[in-house]
Amino acid sequence: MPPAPSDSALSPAAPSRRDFVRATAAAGAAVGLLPWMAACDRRPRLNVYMWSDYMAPETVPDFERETGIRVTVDTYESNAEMLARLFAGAQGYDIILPTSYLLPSLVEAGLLLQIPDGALANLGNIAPMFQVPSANPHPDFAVPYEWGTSGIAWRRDKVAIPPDSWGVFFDTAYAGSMTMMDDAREVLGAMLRYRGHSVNSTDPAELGQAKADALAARANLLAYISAPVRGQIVAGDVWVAQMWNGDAAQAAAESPEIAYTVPREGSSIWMDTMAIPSNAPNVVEALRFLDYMLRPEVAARNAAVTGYGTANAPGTLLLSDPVPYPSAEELTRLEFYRDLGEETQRYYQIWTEVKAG
Ligand code: SPD
Repeated sequence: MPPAPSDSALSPAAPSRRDFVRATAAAGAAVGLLPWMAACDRRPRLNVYMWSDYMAPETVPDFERETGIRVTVDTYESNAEMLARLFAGAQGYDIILPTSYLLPSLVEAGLLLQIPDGALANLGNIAPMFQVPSANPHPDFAVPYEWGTSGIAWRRDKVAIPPDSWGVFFDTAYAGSMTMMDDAREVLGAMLRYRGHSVNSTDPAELGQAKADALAARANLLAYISAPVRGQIVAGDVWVAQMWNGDAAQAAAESPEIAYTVPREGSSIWMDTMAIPSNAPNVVEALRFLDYMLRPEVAARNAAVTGYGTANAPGTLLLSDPVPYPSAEELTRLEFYRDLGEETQRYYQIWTEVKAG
């Protein structure tokens, strides 16, 4: 005789624990109790503050499933935005992703936690070339994540001659259809390279010329905008944009008309790192997340989605289409940004004046 159908198959089931929780959450939301309910959620937590579009979509959900740690991700579009929050005393972040040239200032200001020796079992996956001082000046405080270059993305269907110089931003033929990044170091760095100077120049005359050039280019720009320009160049509203290579690769995946180049005058190469703020409330969870991000398969999946190079050596081997490391010739045209200490203020001052017009 077949077994009698169970209650749950035929009749409205008695509410399960999950249904109860859902119903309570819905009721709570209705009466504005969600903040209180979140505070009562005793699951361990992790708060990540990082660049937008900089992880594979599965990275956080997989980590949450595996560890039971609940992750919140806030995003920023520039180092300046992240630093402003950090220096204003932002509380609550467990992981941040500063570009490596900022590490000396952050460490000196006591804003980062030293990573305890032996805390990261997967740290050995970082390729040694990314633990040298130019790429990571503080391996004791930060773990290399992804690296990239800054250059020019353009639309082949709109721009007749492929731009190979920062000088394209002075070309009035494209006025109103070009953007540069919303970033002092990037814009002034590009203008410095245009004149044959270092992206790390602190020479007043060179910076004065960079300011004049940035102002001349400004007249042709639609906006100062960093990664979010991706949608605009894909849509065809922007034809030429100063972009990071990975964001340009993401755009090119959506529209094959988009190409990217490092200008002949040279540009910057940079490394973003993962670090723990010294006031992080969830250090154990942060270390666990860092070690997870250091797994080759996690690093490879992130790099495949972001289009940037990964610092993870075995992770690179898993990629079917790894970002090629710049050739020796290209490296002569690429410079790592350096921390400029007090001189950074001069950049911010010029930048404020350039943006004001
Ligand atoms: N969408 C993520 C972009 C990350 C870029 N970081 C580079 C900073 C170099 N100044």
